[in-house]
Amino acid sequence: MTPNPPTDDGTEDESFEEDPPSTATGDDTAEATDETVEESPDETAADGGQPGTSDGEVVDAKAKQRQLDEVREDGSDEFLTSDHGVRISETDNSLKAGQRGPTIMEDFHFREKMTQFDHESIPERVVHARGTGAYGYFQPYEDPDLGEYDDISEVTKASFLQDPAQKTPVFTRFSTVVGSRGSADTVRDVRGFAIKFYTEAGNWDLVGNNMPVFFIQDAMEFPDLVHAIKPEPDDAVPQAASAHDTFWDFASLKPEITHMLMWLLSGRALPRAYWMMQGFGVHTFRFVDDGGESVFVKFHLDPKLGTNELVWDETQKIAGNNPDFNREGLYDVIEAGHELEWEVGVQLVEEDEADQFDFDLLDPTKIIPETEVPVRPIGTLVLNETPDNFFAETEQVAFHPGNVVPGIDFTNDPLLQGRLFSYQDTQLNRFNSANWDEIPINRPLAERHNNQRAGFMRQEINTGTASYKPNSIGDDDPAEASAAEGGYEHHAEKVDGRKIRNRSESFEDHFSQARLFWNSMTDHEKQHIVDAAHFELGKVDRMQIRERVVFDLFNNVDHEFAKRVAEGIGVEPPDTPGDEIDDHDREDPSLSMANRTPETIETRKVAVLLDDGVDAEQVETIRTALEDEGARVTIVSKLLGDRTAASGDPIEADEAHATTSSVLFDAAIIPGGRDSVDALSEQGDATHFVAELFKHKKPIAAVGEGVDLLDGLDLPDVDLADDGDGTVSARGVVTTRDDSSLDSVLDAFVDAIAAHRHWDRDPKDVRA
Ligand code: HDD
Repeated sequence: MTPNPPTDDGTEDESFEEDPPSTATGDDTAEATDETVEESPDETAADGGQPGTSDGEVVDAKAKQRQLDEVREDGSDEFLTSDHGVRISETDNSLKAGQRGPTIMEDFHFREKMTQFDHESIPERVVHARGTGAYGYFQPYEDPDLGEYDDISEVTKASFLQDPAQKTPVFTRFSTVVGSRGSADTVRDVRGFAIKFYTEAGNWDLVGNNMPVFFIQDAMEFPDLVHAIKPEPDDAVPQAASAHDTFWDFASLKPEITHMLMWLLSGRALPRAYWMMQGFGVHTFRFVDDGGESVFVKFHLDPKLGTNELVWDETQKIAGNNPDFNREGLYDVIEAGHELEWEVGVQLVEEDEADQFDFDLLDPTKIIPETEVPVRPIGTLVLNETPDNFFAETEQVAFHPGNVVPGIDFTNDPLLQGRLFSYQDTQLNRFNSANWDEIPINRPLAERHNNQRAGFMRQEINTGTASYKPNSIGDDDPAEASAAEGGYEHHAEKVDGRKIRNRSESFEDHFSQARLFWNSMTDHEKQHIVDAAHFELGKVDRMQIRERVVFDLFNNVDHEFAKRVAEGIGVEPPDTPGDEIDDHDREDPSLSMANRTPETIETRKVAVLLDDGVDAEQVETIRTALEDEGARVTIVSKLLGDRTAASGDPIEADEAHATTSSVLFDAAIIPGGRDSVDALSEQGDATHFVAELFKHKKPIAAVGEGVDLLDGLDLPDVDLADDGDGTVSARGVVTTRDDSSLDSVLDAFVDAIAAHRHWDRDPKDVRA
């Protein structure tokens, strides 16, 4: 567990003690609240008509941690005991009848230890099995610009969105979708982005992804999708991959999947880090205000450190070098004190404006282009604490899109409607009990009172005789709450229709937004999609499936795109565009990751390559300059232990080539020092490290004699510095032979790292 995060002024964040935020929801609610006080149960009235937390305190950023502290257990300086509290004298030998005799049944310690072990696994999630999580908080902005609305209370009564002084605790779990619990992190896949908001009005689960659309339009298709994309049922191959016949067979027969395929084939499916990807609620939800009026809303999360991808070859190598790359990265940066931040935004659409779009807001395969409805930032999500125990917290956290609070409601999106059943059902399978909400990580901060009393593993001891309503024995408590008292009332949407099992015509356009996505990509992003399609479809054995994808799907998106894919997979390219093509040239700049790379190198990993004889002063200057910018610096050498600098000082290597690899870094720098550079130039591991960084389009810097190492590699189309001031090649290689230019080289290196990748390196990437 990390300590309280430092605030801007470097002090511990104790704001929850010094300045308890109010739970007021604005002037509008005050009147209603006053009216209801008399009729309200005591504890509700005490909190001004708003629901209260179980410990009677206001919700603040640390409220969930305080609740969890009650169940944290620490065995340091304690005796080993049985589960029932009996101290254990010996735990390595079973109780036997004679030294070489059989084990005796009465050995309760053996039985207990073994039974616990035999039962310590629970079913993995049927999708999103592989994941990792972190704690943090959500805080609303002071004056969000909501366009035509003055205040957030005009669109939603959700209490945790109102008060800019209030921080609502969250637990967020990131995941891949397809792979099993032990699969590699860096596979081509959608990433889950699920957030549990422990609000004072109960838990709200925003169970989203890092892509704003989904594969299918109706939940009824979900089992088929998942069966198709999971390992094939006969041999359970391949693991954590969509590149196989059954997925593409299904896809080729489901045109509605096309938009999602574009995202899946793009760099979005290979995020550099969990904190460098966007999050989306995907569905259109509803905000509901105090008066019961509703607007449609889409939720967005935009990472402060940019939306950045890995390159394909790199992901493959990381999967071998460090299959826990994204999981470990999240822990490492938080433990190093970084606060990971996303801007939370909403797209708002009035109900009577919903028909203005050429797509249906209820169709989860569609975005609302930001060119049509801007994203309005409303607050910030910060992740700043790691869990103590992976199983208790990250594995046992259970999300459910049906967990909503007053002010947030559902729409008739048929995918969302089906999810409302599936998540409760899947938790029953995972936990074998309806009491999964009592597990500490899932328990709300808001008070809970109802007539549920029993079931496997019931934790609460509910007192009283009456566990039914109505009752006279217990004064008919717990009481139902009116809307003014915080009672959840479903939006009174008028529904009138025949029972019918088919799909709305308004869901029929499957290609125009896929084309919008394609049009919005830069050349290198387009090339990424084409290369990904070559790999994915190249792994499909059956030619008719490849052909269907090219002709029935991609040729209806963009003719050139379809031809480029066809060329690489042995399919005869189509002569003419597909019949269903919507030949528009609209673009939405927000879709391209190239527009989402802010100028920061915070959390970036930079290797300093050195050996005996390195210039120690340069190493120190480099380290300080990069760490001041928030980067993480690692000394990499041939072996672990101390190297001896030219000055005679020791420099400790953090990693050796045997323990790390270029693919685990964002950039590298080679400091000067004749002996150091000569030694590195002779080491295959070191030269490979640099060449591979270059291949993966990562920034490289070299100083003084360090430039000789790059010279020897003969990097294509890179102008190395002559003697004199530092120069930056257009390809993200920054060098100087003049030691006195180190500072300007470091400035240029920082810019080159902030640019993330240098896409102009590979001629293939600049192909139109
Ligand atoms: Fe789902 C897990 C996201 C459609 C059924 N889903 C799950 C998780 C995420 C999503 C992030 C992991 C939660 C965690 O970390 O524990 N799912 C989505 C999104 C969808 C979506 C963004 C479309 C917009 N899901 C979807 C449908 C169904 C499901 C249509 C079924 C009808 N999803 C499940 C599930 C899971 C799940 C089987 C597996 C484990 C779990 O729920 O807790 O119920």
